[in-house]
Amino acid sequence: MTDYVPSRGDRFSFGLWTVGWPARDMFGDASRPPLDPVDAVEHLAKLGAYGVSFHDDDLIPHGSDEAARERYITRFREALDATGLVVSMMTTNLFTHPVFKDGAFTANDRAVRRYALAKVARNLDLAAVLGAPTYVLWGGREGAESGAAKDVASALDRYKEALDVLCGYVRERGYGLRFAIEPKPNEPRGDILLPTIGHALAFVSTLDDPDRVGLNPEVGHEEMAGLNFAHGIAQALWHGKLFHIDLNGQHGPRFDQDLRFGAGNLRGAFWTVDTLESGGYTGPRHFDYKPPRTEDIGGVWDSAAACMRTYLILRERAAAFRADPEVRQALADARVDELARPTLAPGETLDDVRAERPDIEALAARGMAFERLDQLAMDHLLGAR
Ligand code: DIG
Ligand code: MN
Ligand code: MN
Repeated sequence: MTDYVPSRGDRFSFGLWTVGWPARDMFGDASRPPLDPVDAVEHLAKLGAYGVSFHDDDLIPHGSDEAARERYITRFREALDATGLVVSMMTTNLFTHPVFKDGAFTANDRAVRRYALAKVARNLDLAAVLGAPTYVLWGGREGAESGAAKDVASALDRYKEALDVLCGYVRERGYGLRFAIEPKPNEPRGDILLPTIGHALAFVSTLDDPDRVGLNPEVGHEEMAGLNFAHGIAQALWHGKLFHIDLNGQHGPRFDQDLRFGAGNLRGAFWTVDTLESGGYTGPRHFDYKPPRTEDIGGVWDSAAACMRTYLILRERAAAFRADPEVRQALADARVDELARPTLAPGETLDDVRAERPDIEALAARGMAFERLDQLAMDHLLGAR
C-alpha cells in the first residue's frame, strides 16, 4: 500500500493566497487570522510541497513603501533559501483594490489601464529576480454587468495591446518567463472576457509574440461553464499552450467553490490527472483552492495535505488503469487506437474515399464497447481493481 506522502519530485505548488486566505467572503468576516507568508513557506515545505506562487500584494501589502517592500522580500527569500522551496509562478493582483472595479487592462478609464501595466511590470522585475518561469494573468475584473458598458471589440484591442506591451518588455529585458492567461466565465464580474480555454486560445493566436503566451486553466472555472476540464487541458496541450494549471474542486455550474483538489467532480479529477500524467504536461502541479471558512489553521494544513494526497492517489489509480491488460484489450475493442490512424492513407485523395462502397448498416450495427472500458476506469478509481 503506497503511503501517498508527497515529495519535492512530485512538484506540488500552492498559492500563498490559498492557505493564507483569512476566509473573508461576500457574506462574512474573516474566520482566520492573517498568515505570515514565511509561516506558509515553512509549513508547505514540511508538508512536501516543492514551490509557492503569489500575487504581488500577497507578499507586499498594497501601499508599502520601498523600505517595507525590501523587508518583505528579504525575509521571504530567506525562507525560500532555508526550506529549498522555489517560486513556481507569480502573478499580479489586478482585482482587489477598488481602482480595478471596472477591470485593469480593459478598464474604460485609460489611466487605470496605464496603472495596471505599471503594476504588472514592477512585479515582472521581481519575478525575474526570483526565477519564476511563469507569470499568470487572471483578468477577474475584465468584463461587465451590462451590455453597453463594455465595447468588447475595443476591450480585446486593449487586452491585446497590454499583452503585446508586456511581452515586449519581458523580451527586451531578457527575462526567461512566459505568460499564462487564466480564463474564468464570471465572478466577480457578471461576465468576464476570455471566459474559457477556447476563447483564450483564440485570443493568444492574435498576439505579436504568441509563443510567449499560453494558458493557466483552472478546474473550477471550466466546470462553472459546464465544460469538461480534461478535454480543455487536452486541447491546450495539443496547441502546446498548457503552461501552468490551477487544480481545485467544483460541483458543476455554480459559484466558484475553489474546493480542495478532488473534493468536487471526482471522476473529472481522475481524467484530469490521467491527462496531465500521460499527456506530456511538464509544469508544476499547482493548487489554487480555498480552505473552507469552517477551518482553523489546523484544518488549513489538513486541506493542503489532502490536495496532494488525492493527486497522488489518483495518479496511482490512473497509472494502474493504463497498465491493466484488460484495459488495454478494452481500449482495442473500443477501437480507440484506430483514431490515431490518419483517415486517408499516404497518397490517397478524396476520390479514393468516394470510390469506396462501405456497408453503412454493418458499420452502424457495430457496438463501441465503451461501457466495459468506462467501468474498468470506475473500478480503478474506486480501488476495486
Ligand atoms: C483565481 O482563480 C486566480 C487568482 O487567484 C490568481 O490571479 C490566479 C493564479 O492562479 N487564479
Ligand atoms: Mn486560479
Ligand atoms: Mn477559482
